[in-house]
Amino acid sequence: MSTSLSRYLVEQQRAKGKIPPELRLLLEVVARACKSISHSVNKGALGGVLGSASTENIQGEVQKKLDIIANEVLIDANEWGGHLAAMASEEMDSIYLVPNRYPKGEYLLLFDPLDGSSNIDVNVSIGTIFSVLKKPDGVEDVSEKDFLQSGSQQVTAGYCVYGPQTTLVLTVGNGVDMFTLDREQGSFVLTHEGIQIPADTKEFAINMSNMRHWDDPVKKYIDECLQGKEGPRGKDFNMRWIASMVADVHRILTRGGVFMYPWDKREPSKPGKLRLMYEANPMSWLVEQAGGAATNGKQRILDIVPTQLHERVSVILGSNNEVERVTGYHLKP
Ligand code: P6P
Repeated sequence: MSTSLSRYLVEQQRAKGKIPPELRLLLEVVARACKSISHSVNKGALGGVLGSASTENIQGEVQKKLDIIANEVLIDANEWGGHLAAMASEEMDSIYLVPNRYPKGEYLLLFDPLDGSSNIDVNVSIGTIFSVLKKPDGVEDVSEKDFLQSGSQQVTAGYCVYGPQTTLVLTVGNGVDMFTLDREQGSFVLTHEGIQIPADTKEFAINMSNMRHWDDPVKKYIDECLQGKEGPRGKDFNMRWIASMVADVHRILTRGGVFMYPWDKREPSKPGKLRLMYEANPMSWLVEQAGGAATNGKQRILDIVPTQLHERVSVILGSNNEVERVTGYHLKP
């Protein structure tokens, strides 16, 4: 008898007490929103959803039509349920307060509604990333500063990858479990429990075109990998770069590897390209819950105390021993 997401959440709530009823509702609603986004993504050209909108987001990136659709689906699905106080999105400059016509709850939901959107028009996997924090005690009117909590404060995090399968991956702090969308039933079914990332790997993920801009520790690590079995690592490496963090992280959760989007000299004032609150934090918690590691080269990503909602961070995550090596090269140049 397969286990649906709904049954899984009830059992987690009953057995492990990690999912209070409001959080269970939140996860059910986010999963339903991801199903709806998956439906739009799968339509592609037939749904008139490809191509760019004529707008830019706070990141200065041209928004794709599906970026905006996915953002609206998540807002519409979550604002009325009474489980949230506010939301924050890569696609919105400031936080979104639950309108006064709806009851407010204890949770703050952050998301990248459609990560990897440069892949939308070329039919390559993309995904939704979400992170949940608790509203600080005693706060009535939530403001942006209430979101500025370190990743270690997350109560649940996950993503939904829209690829050959639509797969929801989540943690509530009891490890990482995966649910595959059964389109005939219209429900997510538990297909992988207790994901564990191998401590070692022969596969790295980085955008090699930026090599000349990297700092020395990253150059050293990648150069050693490229030397293969004749070099100091004594083994050959393979490379993957999907340019969709959700897809690269899903591969790493499934078979190991190391993912790197490090600081580089192109925009030296920025610590990295990826966003801390709704990309790096949820992915780092998932990776750690699966036995891997995640640092910014110098410290554990989940320990970083944010100062801005859309702040960026350098990301090195995946197989424990590889992340440890790269981080070591940063700390002991
Ligand atoms: P580049 C997608 O835009 C994203 O935020 C991540 O999903 C992905 O890992 C990265 O940027 C790709 O960046 O510079 O290789 O296009």
